[in-house]
Amino acid sequence: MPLHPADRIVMHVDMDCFFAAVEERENPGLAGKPLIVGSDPKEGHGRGIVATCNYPARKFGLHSAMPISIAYRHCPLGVYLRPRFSLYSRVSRAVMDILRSKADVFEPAGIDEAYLDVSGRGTFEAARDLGREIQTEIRSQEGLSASIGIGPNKLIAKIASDHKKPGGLTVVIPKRVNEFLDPKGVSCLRGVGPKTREHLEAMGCDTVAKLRRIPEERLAAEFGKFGHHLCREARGLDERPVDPTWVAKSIGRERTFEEDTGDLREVRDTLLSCVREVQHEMTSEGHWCKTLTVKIRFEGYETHSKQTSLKLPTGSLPRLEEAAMNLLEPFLASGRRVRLVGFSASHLTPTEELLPLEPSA
Ligand code: TTP
Ligand code: MG
Repeated sequence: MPLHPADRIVMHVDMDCFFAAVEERENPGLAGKPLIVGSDPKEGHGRGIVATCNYPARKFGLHSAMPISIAYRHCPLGVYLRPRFSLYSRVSRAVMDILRSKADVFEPAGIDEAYLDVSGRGTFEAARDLGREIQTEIRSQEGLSASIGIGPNKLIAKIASDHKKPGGLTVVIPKRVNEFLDPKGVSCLRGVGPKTREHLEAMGCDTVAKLRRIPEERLAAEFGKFGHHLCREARGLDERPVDPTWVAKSIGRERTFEEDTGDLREVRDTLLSCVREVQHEMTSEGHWCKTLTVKIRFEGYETHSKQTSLKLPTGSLPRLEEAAMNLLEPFLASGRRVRLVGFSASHLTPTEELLPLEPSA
């Protein structure tokens, strides 16, 4: 098997409009209709956020992280559903089992995406055949559509999986990497969020082709160490291995109240139900956490969060509930009305590595 980084073949698989696709599968009557999955949908009148939506809904300009109220304005005839996280986790596990069985090295990278090192297939043509086989298997076993990118490293594979969605299969061979990247916007690169994108655009670089023409010293002067990273990425270089020890960075839940509330008991109970859902998902995925964060948004959209780190990782519900309440209480002392509360667990570690540390939890 070729092990030199220059010889790698990496595949990235990303499910198409994952939560919405699962909902369509569960209820075939929804097929073809604009479908929006989001917190507190209330037939489009809720105050939540779009988690995802299917492609018919995207035609109306809808996208993840858009407030439901705005989505509803653009697409009043859509079907609005609340997310069912435990269902999506179950489906995700089934898809990951298929993917794991096809890879030399396997790295799940989120609920609906994974990297596969498939260098052992020997050629990009063979990897393309494997990609087709995977798409067919996910379709026949799970009734879902996936997009796949194949390239010489994780960066290119990931950009390639997004190249033709839904149902795409894009192969970028090493000598075509620059040509493939040239027309892409700079935000396809890792670490380029809206601020960096604006900064780069102000320098005249809206595409990767233009970024590649900027000398490395100039990028380093503008962005420090990150400038060197940008310079490498613009050339499609990425040596990160496919890492089988990956675990999710965090698991979180949040809820927006129907109306800003001054009912502290409602705020506490809502936070506790977020804690229960996070604890359930985390432990059923085989993880414990060390860091807990409580987020609160007051009336007027002012948002705060507070974090604590435990001495030892835990999966114990009472311990998580107690820690969450301790983080919440000082916020409530202000007496202000609350718009949203949320809880997240991070620094996740697989429980099998931890059991000897906390046997009674
Ligand atoms: P994505 O893969 O980013 O989105 P997607 O699968 O819905 O659509 P695409 O076809 O473009 O890949 O995220 C996977 C799931 O994660 C998505 O179905 C819902 C959830 N999610 C959120 O809850 N909030 C978010 O802001 C995003 C981006 C995703
Ligand atoms: Mg996806």
